[in-house]
Amino acid sequence: MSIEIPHGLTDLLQGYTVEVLRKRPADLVEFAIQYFTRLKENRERDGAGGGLKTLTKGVNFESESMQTEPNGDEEEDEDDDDSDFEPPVINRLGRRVSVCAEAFNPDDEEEDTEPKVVHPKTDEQRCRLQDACKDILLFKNLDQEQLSQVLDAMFERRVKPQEHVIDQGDDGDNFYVIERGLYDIFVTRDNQSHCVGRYDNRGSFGELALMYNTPRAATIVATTEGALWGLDRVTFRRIILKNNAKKRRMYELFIESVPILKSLDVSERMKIVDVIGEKLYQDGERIIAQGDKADCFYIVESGEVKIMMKSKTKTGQESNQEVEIARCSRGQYFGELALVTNKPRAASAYAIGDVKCLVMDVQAFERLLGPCMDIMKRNITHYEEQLVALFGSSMDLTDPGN
Ligand code: 1OR
Ligand code: 1OR
Repeated sequence: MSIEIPHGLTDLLQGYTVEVLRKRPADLVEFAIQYFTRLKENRERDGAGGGLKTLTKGVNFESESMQTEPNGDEEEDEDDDDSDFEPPVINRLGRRVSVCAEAFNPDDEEEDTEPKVVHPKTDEQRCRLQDACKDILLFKNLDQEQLSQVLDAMFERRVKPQEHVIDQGDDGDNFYVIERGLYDIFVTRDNQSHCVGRYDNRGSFGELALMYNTPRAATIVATTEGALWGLDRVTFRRIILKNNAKKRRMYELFIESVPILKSLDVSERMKIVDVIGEKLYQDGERIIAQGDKADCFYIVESGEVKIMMKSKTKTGQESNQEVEIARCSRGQYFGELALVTNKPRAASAYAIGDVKCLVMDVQAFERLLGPCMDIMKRNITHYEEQLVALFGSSMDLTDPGN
């Protein structure tokens, strides 16, 4: 297989490398963000024809396998050229990954004049689609107009058992929302394929390659018959990336202040912002129900959340009486325990007053919060101590065998 090196890539990386060797920064990623931001600013100051634009001219990452293709107008292509350029780094798996900086120009609020992708749907299809999309975190911050453009552009795809929906290493064509079916997630490392998780009749996948212009990071295989809704790459980038730029501005300061995320660097925190969704709850609303299967992690953005646990009788039976065991306020997290232990929710969570939470799905939790795991696990051992103090016995919070 011959690999074509995009024009300008060598010069661009050489420039960065020379600066690193000259300045010897402590944090290479942080320095890269500053370096490329400066480069982009210089380019903008010097007019769109110069600098980075010239260096990356001619790069076209749009997949040829797209199903519906309204031709992007010049403006859209320019956005893409900017955002398409990312310094590749090698991760643990020895593969190209994005550093973070999605240089989509957030201030570019120009009217879109290009044709929109529309896949006509029956009322019945539209109902199923709306139902499948109602909990999709990436869609949570979209306004009405953006959401309806996304729904218009989505198309139905039926899959059979053992069908590969996505293959690791491929270019990204579509983002997928699950209507139904089970899908295994495989990651190949050192030539060995590992099943690292599963989607069970809900959720979405395939956003990473589209967001960061990276090869597909995992293989997704249907293990049952399934139904998916696809969203083409062009529409995804036009709407979701624009919205992500807005999200980064909105949550940057708050995310910086969240204690559990302190061990992450800026680019890692921004990747969290890219995949989180904001959910609102009214006073008294149940956010988590004890005993439920878990697939999300929560950070309180505003308001207070009450954690309640069903107490146990002397004979060890669960009573219906709930006892308040903790409260979480702005910047604190909850819902990690079931994800870490792979067990049902250990307690319920209720909104006190109006509550806003930032929510992350379990796959993003596992992918992005590895560096915070030690602290979370340490805190979980504190739960166990509290549990013994409160109820006189441990409820085996962490033993997955129970
Ligand atoms: P994509 O466009 O790269 C594969 O195509 C998709 O699999 C990816 O977007 C995610 O939506 C989804 N690491 C990377 N991608 C994952 C992972 C994952 N899980 C689901 N996807 N990890 C597993 C976390 C449970 C980390 C493995 C080291
Ligand atoms: P989860 O996924 O099990 C309920 O869903 C969440 O409540 C749980 O994750 C924790 O994030 C949160 N024991 C168990 N869960 C707790 C506790 C807790 N506090 C908060 N949660 N204890 C309180 C310790 C101050 C010990 C029980 C008395």
